[in-house]
Amino acid sequence: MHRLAALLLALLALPLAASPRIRHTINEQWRFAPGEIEAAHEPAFDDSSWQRVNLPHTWNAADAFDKTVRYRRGPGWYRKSLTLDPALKGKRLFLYFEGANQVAGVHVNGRHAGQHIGGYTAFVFDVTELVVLDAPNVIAVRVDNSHSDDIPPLNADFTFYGGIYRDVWLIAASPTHVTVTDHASPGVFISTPEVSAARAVVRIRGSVSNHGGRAARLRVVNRILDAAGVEVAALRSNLTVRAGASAAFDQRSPVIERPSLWSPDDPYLYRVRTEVYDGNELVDALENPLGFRWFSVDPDRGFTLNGRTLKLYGTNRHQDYPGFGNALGDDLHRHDVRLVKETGFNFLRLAHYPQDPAVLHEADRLGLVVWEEIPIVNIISTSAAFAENSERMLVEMIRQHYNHPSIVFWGYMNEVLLRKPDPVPDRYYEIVPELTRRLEARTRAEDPSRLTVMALSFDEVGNDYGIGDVPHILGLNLYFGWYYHRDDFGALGSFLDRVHAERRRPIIVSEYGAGTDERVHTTRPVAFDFSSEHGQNFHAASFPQLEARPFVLGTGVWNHFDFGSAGRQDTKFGLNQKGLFFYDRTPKDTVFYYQAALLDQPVLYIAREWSERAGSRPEDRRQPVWVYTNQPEVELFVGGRSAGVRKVENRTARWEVVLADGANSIRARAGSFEDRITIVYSDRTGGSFHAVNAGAHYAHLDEAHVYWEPDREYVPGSWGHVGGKAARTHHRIFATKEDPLFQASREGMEHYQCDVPDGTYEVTLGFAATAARAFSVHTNGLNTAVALTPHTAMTRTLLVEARDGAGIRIEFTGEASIAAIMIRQP
Ligand code: GCB
Ligand code: CA
Repeated sequence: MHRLAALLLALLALPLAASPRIRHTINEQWRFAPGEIEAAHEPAFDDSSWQRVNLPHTWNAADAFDKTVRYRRGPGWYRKSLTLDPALKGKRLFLYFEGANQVAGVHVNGRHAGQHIGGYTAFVFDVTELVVLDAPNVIAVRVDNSHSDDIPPLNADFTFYGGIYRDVWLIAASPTHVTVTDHASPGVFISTPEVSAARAVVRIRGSVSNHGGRAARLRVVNRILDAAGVEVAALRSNLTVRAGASAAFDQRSPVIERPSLWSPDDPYLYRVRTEVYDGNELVDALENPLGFRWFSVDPDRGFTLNGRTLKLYGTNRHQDYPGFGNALGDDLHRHDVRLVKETGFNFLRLAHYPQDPAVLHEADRLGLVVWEEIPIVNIISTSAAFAENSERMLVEMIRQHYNHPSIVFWGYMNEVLLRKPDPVPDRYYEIVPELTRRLEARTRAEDPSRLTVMALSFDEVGNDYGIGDVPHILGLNLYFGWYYHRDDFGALGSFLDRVHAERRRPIIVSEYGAGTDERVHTTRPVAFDFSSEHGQNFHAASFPQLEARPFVLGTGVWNHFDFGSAGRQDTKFGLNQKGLFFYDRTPKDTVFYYQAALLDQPVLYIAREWSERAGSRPEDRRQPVWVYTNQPEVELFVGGRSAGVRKVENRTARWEVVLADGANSIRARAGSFEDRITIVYSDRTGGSFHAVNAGAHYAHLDEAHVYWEPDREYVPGSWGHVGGKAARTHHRIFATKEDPLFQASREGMEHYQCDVPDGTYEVTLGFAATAARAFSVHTNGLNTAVALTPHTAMTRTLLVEARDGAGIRIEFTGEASIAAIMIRQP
């Protein structure tokens, strides 16, 4: 539109009348009690002893991380007293839940308002006939997160936290209003049947419900407003709605010339304001987002947005956070989306379920292309109810989030053949493809404008009973250098080439990632040591292979954030540690590799997860330091002295530097950009303090900042083992937080020798073993018996004397195993 015309229109535009629809949260002052509670839905029930909570809330924020118990899956009750404004008389009243996991039964004043199945989509109940305006109302909600064979997800690598874990709203609308109860959707569905840089046509469908006592002759006006609020088109239709019925409208806009397009680089948003008039009276109004964009996929050339190739580089997100479980406020949701965008990504997969409305709004606003999916993960049930619940969830997801321009892909299955039911039901491998085709057909019928996708794992490709060819796009979850081909990061690219050649389908790498722990460090990283260094190598080796293949239309790191997966046993119990960010949203160093790869602005970042180190031999002072940058070369300074200029390869520059005892200031410089960190090094050479992570090739930094050096063979003048072999488990270790220290042990050694000066020493021995063991340890004449229970940390501190220059000698008899040794002078 012409500038001046736009300005005039803006001046002429009457201020938009306030909507008669009232919408506010009712998150406050709930009471909660766990378990099955008789009569808890009855208004007179006494809940005064229940916990006071605000929503969002889950009852699993703590127990999902408890090593000793299973997190509670079962019922829980919420109650709230709700006093309504008498001015709401004559309005239609609804309770709108953004999500409760996973079955919710809602009661108002003792009467059943409705039940909803499925933990990740919104639901709404009309409670007009159940409430009173002249006295407080009692709302009681029974939520149950028990396993159900009829409800996806049946099994998945994330925690199924129970509770009303998203916002709850009261909606008060006029008797005639845009339909609220169609799958808790906005009741308005916006699409762009024609769209190009030159022109666009908007189609707006929806329905209006009439709860009044007479037929209503209504006018539905949809105003398309640009980002400045200027009206660019208004669509009008007249509608007659019988009393107690709904009627549909379906409008097409005139041509909108040269629409501003939505893209990750420039996420221009229009709004559609829907107004319903009864005569001259505005009876309802609401707004929805609108973005103009078009897209396509090609098996060879990848993804195009608005006519241009756009490789999608991105990540996956789960919805939980330390201390909150899944019960996050909108600000935390938005913060997460911002962290995705700031990493340089343009793509976000909401795995493995529909997420909070705040997430979608933020993705629209910041410009992220979104894949959203329903939680069919790993396995299905063959029951009719399972299929029906799945399909209903799919419809809810699509209708609820239909208007978000960020959404491009709808998914409905993740690695669905990964697990086999036991016993395998009759026709299982026919029923899975049947369900696939049913969900595919429903997705395309609900929303022909988007692309469909599913994710298969490495093992499923080639054994997928054809399901991978059903959606538009084949998603691949790939863990080369982690679960398989552990020493061969390069196998990723050749595998992709093969799948591309064989399947000839558009391919997206929906997952790739490796678990890390900031406490674990090594110069010899290997898969599954959880070292920060292996994680960094994994990404630096994988990403260029994905970049180099134009047929890979997009990529998704697994995961953007470490996330709760109760029962998972890596090095932090209950967490999946494959995030680019730690669970508390501290960035891992790898984030800056991606920033260097993807951002236009200068990035110069010294890797700093490993900024406390120690060594007990002179050669240990030589230490690696590396920098992630998008600058061509970098100079590094250690304690003010140049360590040399390095050319940057694959966004990385590396040095071996010599560290001094104590704080070392490290500075990187590229042109006018600088970064500084401090690495604290404790040189233990010849000293009387030692800490050894026995049986481990990696160092562990514990909570007290003790740096447990990797184990080594004894050489005179130092410490080390004589004989034996390393053993490792990933099982959680009870009675400690320092799992990486106790998961590795040395077994069957003759002894450890530590050459320390004469004197009195405290020797702390740490043990843990996978099976019960009894043995004895002789330390400089002190004999002590050890009896271990499986997977349980035990430490014992001994006071011993070192004499005659013989140091400390720790000898073992029997089925010995040792995980940690600390030697210090008291
Ligand atoms: C996958 C799954 C995801 C898991 C991930 C992992 O393939 O889709 O849910 O969390 O692997 O970390 O094993
Ligand atoms: Ca919310």
